[in-house]
Amino acid sequence: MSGAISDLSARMILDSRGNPTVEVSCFVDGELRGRAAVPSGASTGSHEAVELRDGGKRWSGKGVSTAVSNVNGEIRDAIVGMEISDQVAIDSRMIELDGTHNKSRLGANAILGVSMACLRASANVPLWVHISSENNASLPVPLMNILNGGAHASSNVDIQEFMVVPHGFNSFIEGLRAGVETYNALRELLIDEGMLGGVGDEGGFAPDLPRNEEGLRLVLSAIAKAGYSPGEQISIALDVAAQEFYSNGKYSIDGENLTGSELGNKYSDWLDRFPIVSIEDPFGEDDWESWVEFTSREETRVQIVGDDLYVTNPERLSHGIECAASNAILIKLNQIGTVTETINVIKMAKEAGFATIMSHRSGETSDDIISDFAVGLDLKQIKTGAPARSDRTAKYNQLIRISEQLQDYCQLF
Ligand code: 2PG
Ligand code: MG
Repeated sequence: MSGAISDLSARMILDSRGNPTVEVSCFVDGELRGRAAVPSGASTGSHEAVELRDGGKRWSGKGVSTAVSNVNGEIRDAIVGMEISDQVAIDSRMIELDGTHNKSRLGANAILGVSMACLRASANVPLWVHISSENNASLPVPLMNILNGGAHASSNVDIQEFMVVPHGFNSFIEGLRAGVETYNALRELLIDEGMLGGVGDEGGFAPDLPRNEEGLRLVLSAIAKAGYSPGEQISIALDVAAQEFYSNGKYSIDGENLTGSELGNKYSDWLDRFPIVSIEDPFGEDDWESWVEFTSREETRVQIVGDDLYVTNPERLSHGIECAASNAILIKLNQIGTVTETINVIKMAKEAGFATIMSHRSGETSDDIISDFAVGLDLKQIKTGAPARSDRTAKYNQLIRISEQLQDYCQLF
């Protein structure tokens, strides 16, 4: 639709960890047309756009009153009156106004809130239809995080995410059902083994384990217990988030201090023995050498995903493409901070033949915009946590709604 932005307003709301975050409303010709809430990471890459936090004692330092004021003041003044259908102009205006390379003046949380609210306000058809104009649309295969560790849990497990990937199904809903049944089977297994504790930030179980490999064994057993064929119907994906246990050139995992090559050999051994189809952040965010070595050896048998490595940033991605550091990228809107820049990075990755995965953050809200992005921009994969807790199921539920209008479930792996 077209029309002039007549007002913008931001407020603080709470995310799934109980931390403040920014929600923005966008008004067109006097009517509320779009609202969006910004997510927040825990294992953030150091090259991400900057999330503005107030610091101090209030809200344990995590207040967003400056970011909210930036929307209600400077950004509002610059954006009101602009044409709502020109997303590129809106995003460029904010980037220019901010004036830094990482959105640290106005805050990526302020800018992204406006960018997403404007996108919603500009759509007079379902959002996935609106953004799919030049793309095929398809329902993504979910990477469902059923066992949480690393920075998302208080357990002793180093690997951040053990995910199940229900790829051997003909429809999204059948894939989702298989993932849910595997999640339930894992709960039963953990009860049987006396290991069921709480859940982590993304709704997956979070037991202490003697070694990281035990997570692979448990997830594999859960797939079989749920009655599915591992590797054929459901496979495993990992987000190692290796930056979290990397220091002084060594990776500290399972009580050992490994070089990048030694860690790569451990993954190769796992690939020989487990049906793993995807490994995210196997190495640290600036350890390009280990990425390149591992990718050149294993790219034909596993998807290797850069998250902290690329932070949805075109310069970092272009370096990764040049040196063949991986064959896939994780896409997070708040790592780069605007809708337009996110769409450009997705295009760039696809042109290079990289697989693309739309992703949530560990701190989420009920906002489900990433589901529409995954479908409308045809990313083919989505990572949005366990099939539990409303902050995660909001995204799966939006995909269920979309699946009533679109049947095309991606066939991958
Ligand atoms: C990740 C994400 C989401 P966080 O590392 O991929 O799962 O975690 O939002 O904490 O960076
Ligand atoms: Mg990650």
